[in-house]
Amino acid sequence: MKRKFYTFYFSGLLILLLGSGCGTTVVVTNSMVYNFPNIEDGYDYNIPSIVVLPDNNDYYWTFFTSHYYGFLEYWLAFSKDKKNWSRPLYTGIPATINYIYRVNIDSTNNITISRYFRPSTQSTYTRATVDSLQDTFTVYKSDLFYDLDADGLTDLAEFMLRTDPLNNDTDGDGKSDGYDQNPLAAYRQNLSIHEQLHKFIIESELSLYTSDQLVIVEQINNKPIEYKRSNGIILSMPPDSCDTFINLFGYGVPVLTAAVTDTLKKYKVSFQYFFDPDNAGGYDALFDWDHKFKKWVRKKTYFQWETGY
Ligand SMILES: [Ca+2]
Ligand SMILES: [Ca+2]
Ligand SMILES: [Ca+2]
Repeated sequence: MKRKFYTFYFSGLLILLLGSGCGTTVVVTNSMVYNFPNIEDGYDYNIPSIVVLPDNNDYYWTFFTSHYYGFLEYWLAFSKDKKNWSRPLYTGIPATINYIYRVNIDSTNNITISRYFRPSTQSTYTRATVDSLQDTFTVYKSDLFYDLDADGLTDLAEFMLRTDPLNNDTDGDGKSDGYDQNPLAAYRQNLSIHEQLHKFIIESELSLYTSDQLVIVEQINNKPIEYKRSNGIILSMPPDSCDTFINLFGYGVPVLTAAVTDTLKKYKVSFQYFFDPDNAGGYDALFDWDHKFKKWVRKKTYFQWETGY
């Protein structure tokens, strides 16, 4: 099935206009988008240094964008020599492709990113705050580093990921929040047959995604499930938390659901992915467990739909 999930390549044309003494003006293009293949590695980051600004302490700061925590947002890194960069620092500041932003490091080393120009047409849904009245975001350098529970996720990141900023292991599975691909779901043994099929469906779908953008999976029976995925974070949330997340942040993070019900002899799956009202889809299908080969087999797909095409 075709997927419209965000995939970015370093091929877009970058336009950079130098501001006159009050910062640098930047057009966010695809070439600024960088996703983090393995954030816990620590050093081996291929940080893009497309937009670099010096501060008053002889450090350089680079600005780029990523979907790694779900929405397209600004991330920063700093360097002494413009070659070796710090680990990526999350700002929580939303960005939109083709918008023009002014970035500025002021004399007190606050970093300000303000929307400078909005194109007349913008077809894609973006994080709700982008479309609010707020045009200017200031992040204090110290905020980029605050990690009260020392779990590898800053407080800014924990706000977005819905993990507990005062608990270094929100789901209690022994993996710190910053090093847990499923920070809201501990491993559970003895999944019910419905949960096993649900997990199989979700993991099959996740394997189709080329992006490592954060994905939300809606729980069945209000119980978290840990999923496997090659890269990117998965948040297991009960349905009401999914709604809360969308109400708070708006559209743009994929939400996957896979409901399982019994039929006479087989199991019926209703799978759905939802990005925004123009980018959603799913299918209903019957599955059966093949006892001989010990795997799920799709017997029939009888309803398939997609919006936005
Ligand atoms: Ca933390
Ligand atoms: Ca935490
Ligand atoms: Ca954990």
